[in-house]
Amino acid sequence: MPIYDDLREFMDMLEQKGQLVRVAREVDPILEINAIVDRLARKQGPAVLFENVKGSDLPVLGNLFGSHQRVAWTLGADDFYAHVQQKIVEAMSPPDGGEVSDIEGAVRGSFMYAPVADQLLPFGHLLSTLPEELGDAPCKEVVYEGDDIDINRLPLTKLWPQDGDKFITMPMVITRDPETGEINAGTYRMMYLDKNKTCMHWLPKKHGNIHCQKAEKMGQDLPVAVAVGCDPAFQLSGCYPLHYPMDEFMVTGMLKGAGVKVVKADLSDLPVPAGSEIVLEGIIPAGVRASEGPFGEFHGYYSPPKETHVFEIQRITTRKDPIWHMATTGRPFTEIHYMSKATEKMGKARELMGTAGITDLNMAKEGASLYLMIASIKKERPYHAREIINQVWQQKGQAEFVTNIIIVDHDIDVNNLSEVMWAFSLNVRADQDLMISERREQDLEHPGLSPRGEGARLGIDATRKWKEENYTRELPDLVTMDQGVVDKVLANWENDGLG
Ligand SMILES: Cc1cc2nc3c(=O)[nH]c(=O)nc-3n(C[C@H](O)[C@H](O)[C@H](O)COP(=O)(O)O)c2cc1C
Ligand SMILES: [Mn+2]
Repeated sequence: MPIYDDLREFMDMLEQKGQLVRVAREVDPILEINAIVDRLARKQGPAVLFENVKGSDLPVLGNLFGSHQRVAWTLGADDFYAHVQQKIVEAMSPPDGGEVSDIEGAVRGSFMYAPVADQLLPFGHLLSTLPEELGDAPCKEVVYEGDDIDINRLPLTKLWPQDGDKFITMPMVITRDPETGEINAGTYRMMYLDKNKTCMHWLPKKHGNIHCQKAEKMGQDLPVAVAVGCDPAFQLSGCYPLHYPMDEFMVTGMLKGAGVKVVKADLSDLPVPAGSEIVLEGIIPAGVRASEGPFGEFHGYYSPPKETHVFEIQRITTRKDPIWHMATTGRPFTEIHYMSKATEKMGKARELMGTAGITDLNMAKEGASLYLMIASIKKERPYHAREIINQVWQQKGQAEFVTNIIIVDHDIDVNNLSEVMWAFSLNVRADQDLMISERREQDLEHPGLSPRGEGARLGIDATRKWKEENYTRELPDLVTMDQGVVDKVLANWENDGLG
């Protein structure tokens, strides 16, 4: 499978495969575009390019990541479960049984810093996937400065009726740690405030926000470059749950097997993907705040207004005839959930799989990719599932969002909810197999928890119970066919005309 250096190459491929449709009719970026994209996303329909958008010269691309298949293609893989997840697990595994923390130590900082090359030496295979810096790049073909800066000319979308305003929904927000120099890229929505101002909705623990807090403590403004319409593999990295300060540019290179092509921004030394459609450059001024929201979230409810940092845009550069890229949100499933599915085994989840005896796990899209974990285990001892639930509860980071955990046996496919519900219905005894944690701070964004984001967590042991687990008898045998008979039947299957 090929890999792609920019969005246009990827769109060409999609169009050839019938996975990109064009809409020529004039559509309104206020609600109408999202009404179309939302319907397409819900049936894993094609990506869509709106060629004629009310109030703007730019076409709008939507639903790019709205299927498992297209997410797989961004990383040059064909099969989502077999190849993409495998690729990610392999790329993030240290060679020769080393420690996960070794590779995480290496995959940090920007390629622009000498120390990184030294740290990478034990990981020689990674050197070929470092970002490649170009002298000039297509994303700088057209320049807007001073009074010419007006983001009203860009087709920002208002997705849902109660949203606070129109938003930039698919940005790659690139910043540098003002203390250590490490680079971060994340996708954080940006609400329109003025022709050169937006909110920056990076949640408190997100890496861009960490950079900003450090800059504010130092009394400094934080330089920011925002790329819209990027190399699709790099775009996907905007939602990788990487440990701080792993570098999304480098991880993207590892997964693609080729370095991301970048160019230095004009107003700062931040790298931006060379083929980006649009780059917004500017600063987050220290101490400035604005009210953001409401916004129709990835979990299906509106989030209420809150104070965020403010992005002041000082320069806009674009390709000739740029394309605007938007994301949809709302109740699962939308493209965020397909993107998150690809990366569910990164970060904490991957560690859990190594240490806790978990054989597979599903960060269920039904739980908005965060709130429901279904894990299978090869049960080794009585109450093994309970041990695992306790271990997940003790994890920090991404695992803290998991509100509900279901543990099943290893022969249940965690991604097949019919199988999971069968195990749940047949194996769970409510007086013995449910665990409820202490109340604790969990997730300020979860609409079902207290206003302080506080709640208890549910763990369900849906494994088959052993006699030692306080059951009065062994479970009867599962109903399965004799293997010799199955083999014979299969050998005759086609001849018997059974299909
Ligand atoms: C389309 C889309 C929109 C997102 N919007 C936000 C957002 O507004 N705020 C936020 O904190 N995270 C948002 N995320 C999730 C972050 O991008 C994700 O947690 C990412 O790993 C953050 O990068 P970081 O770990 O380097 O901070 C969004 C993800 C996607 C795919
Ligand atoms: Mn990061």
